Formats: sequence, C-alpha cells, structure tokens
Amino acid sequence: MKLFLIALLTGATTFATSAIAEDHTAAEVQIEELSVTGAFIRATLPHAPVAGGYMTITNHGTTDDRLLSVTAPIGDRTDLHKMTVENDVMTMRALPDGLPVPAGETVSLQPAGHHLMIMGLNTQLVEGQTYDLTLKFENAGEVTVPFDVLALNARKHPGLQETDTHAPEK
Ligand SMILES: [Cu+2]
Repeated sequence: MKLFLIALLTGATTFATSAIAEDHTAAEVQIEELSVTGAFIRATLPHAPVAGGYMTITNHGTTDDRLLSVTAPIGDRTDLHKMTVENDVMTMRALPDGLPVPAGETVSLQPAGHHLMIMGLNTQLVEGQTYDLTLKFENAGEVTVPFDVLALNARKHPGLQETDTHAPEK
C-alpha cells in the first residue's frame, strides 16, 4: 500500500514538472515600498470548496506594514492562514490580525507555511488561468495582483527567481 502511494506521488510530481515547463513569468507588483512576486494559486479538482494561494512580499521601506485582508473573485471569502505542527499533525489557523510584513523583510506565503485560503470556491481552478486578487495592506493600501493557477501540487512559481524563503519546509 505504501509503495503504491509513493508511485502515485512520483507520477504526480513528474506530471507537474512537465506541465509547468511552458514559460510562466511571475508578475511583480509594486505598491508603495512593497513588492509582491511569484503569486500563484494551486489548481483544484472539480467541486473543491477551497484553494490555496501563495506569494512573496518584500518590504523595501523603513515602516512595518501588515497584510490585512485579501479578496478574490472566485470565492466567498479569503482567509489568511498559518500552518503549524502540533503533535505531528499539521493544522491551519486563521491570522485574525493579518500578516505582519516588517520593514526590510521578505515574507513568503508558501505550501506548508503561511498561505491564503480561498473559501467557498465558486469555480474549478485550471492550470494556465490567472485571477486578480486584491490585497489590502495597513499602510500601503490596496493593490491588485494577478495570481497564476499552477499545478495541484505546485510548490513555487517557476518564474520566481528567489531562493531564500523563510517558512519551514515540511
Ligand atoms: Cu489554510
């Protein structure tokens, strides 16, 4: 049974790698002193109720900022989530006060770390699509960011050159 599962996972990985071989360029969006890069949402199976969103936010300024909320046209609401491991079990918690983006720092939202969770998804997300999500920051204000839909198991945007990420890899 375990071998079967590994075979399945390996197959899925191979599929994803070939699927993203086509050239995706990660958009970089600037707002005030912030830049947002590598934004993507994972594709979903039909009728999936939720989808995960990921991106990297860099604060080039000298003032701390905070991602307060996100709105997406494809769901009822979008939550900011934090992934934590408790007793070897991964759990997700909402970040009711938003996500801090301290001055001079880069914050990565990525699988197994902080992420956006689009709830009440109203459409199936298919690789190759792009959706505009609106991010609202405490200081920088509102900005619209294009999120590319990548493979179901995508771990990062292939157009993102950044190698330094802070969230734990699990
Ligand atoms: Cu979540």
